[in-house]
Amino acid sequence: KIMVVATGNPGKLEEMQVYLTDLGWELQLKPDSLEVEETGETFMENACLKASEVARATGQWAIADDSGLEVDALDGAPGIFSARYGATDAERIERLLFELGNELDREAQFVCAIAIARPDGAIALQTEGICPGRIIHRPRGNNGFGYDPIFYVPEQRLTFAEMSPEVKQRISHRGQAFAALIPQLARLEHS
Ligand code: ITT
Repeated sequence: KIMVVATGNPGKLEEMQVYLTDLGWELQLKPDSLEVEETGETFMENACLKASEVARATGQWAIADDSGLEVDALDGAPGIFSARYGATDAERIERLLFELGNELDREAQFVCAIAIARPDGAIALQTEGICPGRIIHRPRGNNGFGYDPIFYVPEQRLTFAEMSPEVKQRISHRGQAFAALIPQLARLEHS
């Protein structure tokens, strides 16, 4: 049982591998040359596009994650454009903090859509997870990736980048999406 992980983002890959390792699937990396254009209008559309296209191209089961940060005061931006908001993580963070300025409403949420496609490209499973938090004024912490240093979770009193990987994985948008996915995947395998 082989599943191709349809991501080119090393931070995501590391987290996805943690959730998937105990499932008995042998994970394979998507070839670098295989890049899927994200033309969808929602996280789920893009997750399905990536999973489907990588499954068809490789003839294997494929799993894709499409995710991003929605900031209330920016009408949900950067949203599905989170990866395209700047050239590097540092630039994306700088732009987000600039756009938000001294805005008092700093509420935001991370969203993660996961899709699994069969070898013929048909979507077999889709789940979504959400994690609410707040955008702080200055980056804090060195763990994780992406917008983690400016995403503060009040319940933990920590940013994602200040949490241990285990804590982030338990509460994050990706953690929620995988928590929903794993029993469904087990059921699918037995059907
Ligand atoms: P793939 O499409 O190859 O998987 P990508 O980085 O382009 O990689 P997305 O289009 O889904 O993936 O963009 C997601 C962006 O949202 C990602 O680049 C980060 O900037 C941000 N992001 C998603 N999950 C995150 C997390 O857990 N922590 C911090 N930032 C995250």
